[in-house]
Amino acid sequence: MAFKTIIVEIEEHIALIKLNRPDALNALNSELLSELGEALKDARTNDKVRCIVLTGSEKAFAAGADITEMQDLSFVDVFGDDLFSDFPKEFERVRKPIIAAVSGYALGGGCELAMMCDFIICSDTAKFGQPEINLGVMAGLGGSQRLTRFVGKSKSMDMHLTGRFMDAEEAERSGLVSRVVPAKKLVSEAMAAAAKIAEKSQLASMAVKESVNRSYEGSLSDGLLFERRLFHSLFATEDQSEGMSAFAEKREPQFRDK
Ligand code: CO8
Repeated sequence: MAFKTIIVEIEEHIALIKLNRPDALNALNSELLSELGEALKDARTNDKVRCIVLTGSEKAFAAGADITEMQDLSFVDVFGDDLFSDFPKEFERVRKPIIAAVSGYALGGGCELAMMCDFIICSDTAKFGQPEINLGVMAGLGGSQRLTRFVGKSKSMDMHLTGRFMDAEEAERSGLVSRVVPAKKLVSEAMAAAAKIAEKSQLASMAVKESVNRSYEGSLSDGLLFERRLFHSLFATEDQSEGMSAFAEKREPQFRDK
């Protein structure tokens, strides 16, 4: 399917989705969110795809929700339509790992979009921020919840209340991103990480994704039990037997998603 605001390429087992509104620094307007939702659905239902990489341009992953589209909306409009409630549902349906590859600005809804992915690899030029306070509003796509879980209350409050940006070095130090790479290598490094994930048992990677995400939602004791039961259930798969046999036999495993 041809999209106007994003570009989708399937390479081997990876869907590479690139946000593509260069004139607006990839600001997330309703057309882009709808197309991104479609692309995620395609990737979710395409058996060939085992991992997804979401990226933007070198200058901007995304500079936030499209301000021009929101500026004339009233409370009645946004509350009545439950603005930004549909898109996260499409994201939540994806059980395959999603890597955010962030270069340049990841602000407001752009930072929140990156945090909705399973992990973030960023370039040394990345700048993260929740500057909605400068517009008289606040985060609306999970920023106050997810950023706080990533970097802790103090830094999250600082970011949301002052609207300042965090550079790549601070983002890595604070646990917001998993690695920082040179800007020119960002997409290739993210694709390499995705290829590594694509080699694993998809059953095991889906279980990992569910279990790590669970650690954000419930209590520690609930999360530990949930994790242990998922761990136990993987012993019902052939891939577990293959993986452990291969280790014992000192050879590479041949996973079959069974
Ligand atoms: N919305 C619409 N257009 C934008 C946005 C945006 N968020 N960000 C940049 N643009 C446009 C600019 O208007 C400009 O367009 P034009 O050339 O037609 O004037 C073009 O992109 C280039 O931008 P600048 O000239 O400003 O580029 P600079 O390099 O000087 O500055 C900045 C880059 C610092 C990123 C600056 O553009 C900026 O501050 N942008 C706004 C950042 C912001 O406030 N983001 C938060 C938006 S609110 C939000 O995200 C709420 C989230 C709620 C849920 C979201 C669900 C999706």
